[in-house]
Amino acid sequence: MTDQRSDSDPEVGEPEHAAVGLPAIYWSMKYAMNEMGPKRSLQTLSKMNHIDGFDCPSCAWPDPDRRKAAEFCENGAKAVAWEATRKRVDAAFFAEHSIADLLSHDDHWLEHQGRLTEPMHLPAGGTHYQPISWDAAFRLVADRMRGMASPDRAIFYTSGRASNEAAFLYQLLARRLGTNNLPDCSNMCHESSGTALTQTLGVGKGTVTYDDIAFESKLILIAGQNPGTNHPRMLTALEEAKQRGARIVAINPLPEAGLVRFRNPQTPRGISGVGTKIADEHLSVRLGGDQALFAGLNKVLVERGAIDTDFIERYTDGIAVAAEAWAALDWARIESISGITRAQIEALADDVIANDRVIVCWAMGLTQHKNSVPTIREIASFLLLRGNIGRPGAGAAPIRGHSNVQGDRTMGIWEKMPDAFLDALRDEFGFEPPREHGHDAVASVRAMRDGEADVFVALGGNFPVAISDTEVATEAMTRVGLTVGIQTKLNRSHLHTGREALILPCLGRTERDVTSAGAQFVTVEDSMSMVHSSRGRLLPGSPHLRSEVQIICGIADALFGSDDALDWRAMAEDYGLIRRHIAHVVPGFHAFDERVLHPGGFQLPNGARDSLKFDTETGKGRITTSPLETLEVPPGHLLLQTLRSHDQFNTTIYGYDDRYRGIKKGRNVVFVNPADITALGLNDGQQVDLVSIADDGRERRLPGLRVVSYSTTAGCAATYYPEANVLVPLDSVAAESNTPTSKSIVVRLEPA
Ligand SMILES: Nc1nc2c(c(=O)[nH]1)N[C@H]1C(S)=C(S)[C@@H](COP(=O)(O)OP(=O)(O)OC[C@H]3O[C@@H](n4cnc5c(=O)[nH]c(N)nc54)[C@H](O)[C@@H]3O)O[C@H]1N2
Ligand SMILES: Nc1nc2c(c(=O)[nH]1)N[C@H]1C(S)=C(S)[C@@H](COP(=O)(O)OP(=O)(O)OC[C@H]3O[C@@H](n4cnc5c(=O)[nH]c(N)nc54)[C@H](O)[C@@H]3O)O[C@H]1N2
Ligand SMILES: [Mo]
Repeated sequence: MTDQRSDSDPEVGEPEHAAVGLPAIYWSMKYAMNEMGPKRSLQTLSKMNHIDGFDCPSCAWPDPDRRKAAEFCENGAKAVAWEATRKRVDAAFFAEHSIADLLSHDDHWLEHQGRLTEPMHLPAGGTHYQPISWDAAFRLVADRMRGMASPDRAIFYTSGRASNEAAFLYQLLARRLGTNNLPDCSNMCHESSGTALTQTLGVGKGTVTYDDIAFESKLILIAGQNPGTNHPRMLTALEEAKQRGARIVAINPLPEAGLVRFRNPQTPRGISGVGTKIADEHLSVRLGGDQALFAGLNKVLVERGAIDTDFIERYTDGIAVAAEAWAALDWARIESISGITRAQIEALADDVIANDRVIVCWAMGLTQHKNSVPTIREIASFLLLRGNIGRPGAGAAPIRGHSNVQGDRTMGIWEKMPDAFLDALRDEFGFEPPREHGHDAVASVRAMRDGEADVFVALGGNFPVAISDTEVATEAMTRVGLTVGIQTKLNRSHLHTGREALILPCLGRTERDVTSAGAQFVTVEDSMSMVHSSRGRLLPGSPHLRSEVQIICGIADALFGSDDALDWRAMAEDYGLIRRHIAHVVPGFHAFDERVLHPGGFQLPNGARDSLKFDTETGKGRITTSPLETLEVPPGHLLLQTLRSHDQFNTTIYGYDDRYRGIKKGRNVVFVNPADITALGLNDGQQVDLVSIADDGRERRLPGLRVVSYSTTAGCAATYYPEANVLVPLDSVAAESNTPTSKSIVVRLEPA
């Protein structure tokens, strides 16, 4: 594996101009064999994403109807190998390593030690985690929660790998206790998409299916997404689209390899030939410039009269006001904010007009800016203007991150679930859920920092590392009484703890889940709103592990007592009972337990997609535009984005290579446009510190990065997440969605 890192001097080569191909098979197998050995590799990879198998724990890309023998990608294989590893972090490991010792290791080392095996307790003032029984652990959590002056002093964080069943019980636990403090990774991820789409289309999810992308679309715009690394199986759908003649336009400050060319390892052409060219066009947009780009596009469409007046008349409102605003827009301003010329935007409009089925796909490149919500509203307007909603091959496609992040939201993991959901919860369970909105991710850090939280529970994830402003966040954790981590692998969240801490290790997706009622399965929802089952086959990583469902029920049982009106103990044994409750509470889940057994599962209803019913304030699709926004970048400064390498899943660092970008054996690099390197008086290969400036006047620094001359939009640099979270001030968030602005940070580069 690529463990040999040499961070002072990562190797920098030429970026690649095609994704996947044979090297991807080589790397999948190498990771699988190293972590799992031959037998487990075959057992797991052959069942991945199969109808009777388990859902890939990596991203939320949907499964095609016609599945191939190997329905997985290199990065899915890494995710599985990482979970099904034979290495173990047991009581002896914790006896050997103190917290201080563990803190001296990096994120890769920590997770690479293996699977957590039994509950561990870090007592107040302790230097080492010590074993604790499950019952004692549950009693401890219950005891600390009962000691709180108010239920709002508890915070329940969720990462997007939790199953629907676990997520539903987790929000039930929080609300039964009396709080809506349910922050989740979505707050840092697609919150801006949910906010903007709910306002404009009346549904906070995408409106397209797998088949729309692969078989029906004529033009696909991919903005702010790097599918070659983060949703590799999407490339198969894009290849399919290309081969039947669809056009693809990439909108991205970087020329990402997966968007240039795809070598499909399942076809002869992909293995020995040149592969398929993916993007016909690449628009090198400025960071945060998509709002101006789409506003410019909308301006052209309206001015040329190239809009669907019948559709607009019947299904939308707002056109008159918006058209006036677009008319008043100044081209010089559009060009300077977007970095795209008027001629390029006019040419893109030609494409849009020539093709009646248009899809816009996007991910973090659009959601993590100050102006993300207005940007995505502008995209909704773009789609509505030409009736590209609710027809085959057209629509909005926010491509989700974690494999069940969308399902967790559907299940009620949200600090501000609507009243209709809370009413249904009340009617099903006979208690009055709290109505006051809870803390989201950023507000949770503030609450902890300000001493307003006694217990922080995490269902998965690595909160203090994933959230912005690392120093503030890690400090905030220490002000909490008890922090509880329900995870599969050791990470930094187990080291930046409250005064007291618990690790409650759980089963992963690949593992068998057998209770007294027999073998259980769980369910998940993908980016296209398909709900399906997932069952693991491997023996659990340790006999002491419990499922997420059982751990949540264990806490609830200890907290509310065995005579609680809610049937926690029964639900812990029979997940069908949980699904029956879900069927009563969550819209679209009638006969859940039966329908989920259909091969491939079922699709949740979506008013905009299915019947052009828009559940918005006015009952119409809302055509809007917002004043163009841009960040002031003082002379001598650059705008910085933080992104993922090819060798990581969020805070999980599998290795130190970023193959497609030509980086090996290190992560301490900053990608800078050659003209900026010259203008700043720097050299390619030089060591610099990145320094961010914030409204609070505090200087934040990420030291010792190698400058890499790279084809990124002028004025826009890039470096890796999560290391760069030290640079993002906690208060720097997207308007309306409160998502940290991880992709627009004003920095200067100081020679180290
Ligand atoms: N292997 C792997 N798979 C993953 C993950 C992982 O870490 N590893 N993470 C999962 C998760 S939780 C998520 S949310 C997704 C993330 O999937 P992505 O959003 O693809 O992930 P990022 O690496 O953040 O890449 C952001 C992309 O947007 C571009 N970009 C940045 N700023 C802008 C902008 O202002 N405008 C435009 N047009 N483009 C911009 C960047 O250059 C980059 O190509 O992937 C999921 N899948
Ligand atoms: N600067 C910057 N910050 C970002 C981003 C960015 O682009 N830039 N992206 C943001 C985004 S999109 C996201 S989604 C967040 C991610 O934030 P999180 O979801 O909090 O982080 P992950 O790294 O995905 O969590 C990894 C941990 O999950 C645990 N885990 C893995 N599988 C399971 C399982 O099956 N069950 C349980 N219970 N635990 C499991 C493992 O212990 C592992 O260490 O980070 C955000 N932060
Ligand atoms: Mo995400």
